[in-house]
Amino acid sequence: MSQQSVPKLYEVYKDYFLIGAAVNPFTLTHDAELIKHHYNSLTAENEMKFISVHPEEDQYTWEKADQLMEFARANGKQVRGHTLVWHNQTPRWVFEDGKGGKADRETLLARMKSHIHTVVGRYKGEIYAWDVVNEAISDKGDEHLRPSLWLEIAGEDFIAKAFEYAHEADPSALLFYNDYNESDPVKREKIYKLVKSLKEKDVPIHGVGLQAHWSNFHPTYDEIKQAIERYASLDVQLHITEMDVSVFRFDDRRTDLTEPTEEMMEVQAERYEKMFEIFREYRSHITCVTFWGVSDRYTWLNNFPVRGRKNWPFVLDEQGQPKKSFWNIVNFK
Ligand code: 9MR
Repeated sequence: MSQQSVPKLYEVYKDYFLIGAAVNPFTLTHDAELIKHHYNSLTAENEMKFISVHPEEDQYTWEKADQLMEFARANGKQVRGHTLVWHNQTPRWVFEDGKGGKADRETLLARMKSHIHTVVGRYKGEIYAWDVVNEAISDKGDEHLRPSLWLEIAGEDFIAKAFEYAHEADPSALLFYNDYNESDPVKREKIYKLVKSLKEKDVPIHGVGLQAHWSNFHPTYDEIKQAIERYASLDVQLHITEMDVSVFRFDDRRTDLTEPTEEMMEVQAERYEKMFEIFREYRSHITCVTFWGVSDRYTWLNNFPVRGRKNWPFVLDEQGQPKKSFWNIVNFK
């Protein structure tokens, strides 16, 4: 099917929410036409993370982040910023004192402030939403915050500080807390509690990002709805920030497939249909739905949880053509 005759996802959804994709230098080069055609909100998959833009204390590396911004400007795409404070992909110097020990709280917060002011400030007015703090909640049932050097050194108000610094740097940007397993009832309540406490302290937080790394098997539609309703009750915007629908169960380690089975594609199409039905139902709360990639040609799931195992988690196939999943989210009227 020629690209031009395929409906544009973002146009189909123009009365509902933005349709986004995570992009990287590879897809910006090889899937540029597909990105332009279907998506109106772009997220850098890795290129705006701490380690990418600020590898050394006195060195910022903007080339790849700027490349994305230029693509977005040239093609009239909005940009979500990802991410400012995370336990992962953050260079060691941030937490060190330069003498073999750990930095103290004041130093760490000063570094955080300077990093956030510089990165958010550089794209001020151009990045409409930032994932300010990413994945700070623990996956362990009886533990609230995830153990990290941010938490250990700065204490739990590192989260509030990050939002305050981001708001200072760009008062017009929407600021999000972003996490995965967001539909799991136990983790959901912890995320709810965190965001509620930030709101009660008048911390400038405007949204919750539901990553939505889902699969053909998980989570249930009820769990998704309950998560959306719970977060929406905090009077914040919701973004689906990193959606993909793996064809495998999380604990399925099979590696024998070179293409997806018909059954996998049928189940996935049904899952996408229902999930987007839910998103449309909650359109007054959900303002953006972003896929964590562009098409099945490239996905981070090709290396997770099994290194080198192909996955097919999106609505466009390896050639960029619509899958059954695509038609199921497009044909809803
Ligand atoms: O997709 C990203 C992958 O290329 C990186 O190797 C990985 C490093 O941890 O991060 C991936 O993106 C993550 C995102 O930034 C935060 N939520 C989970 C995503 C998938 O791991």
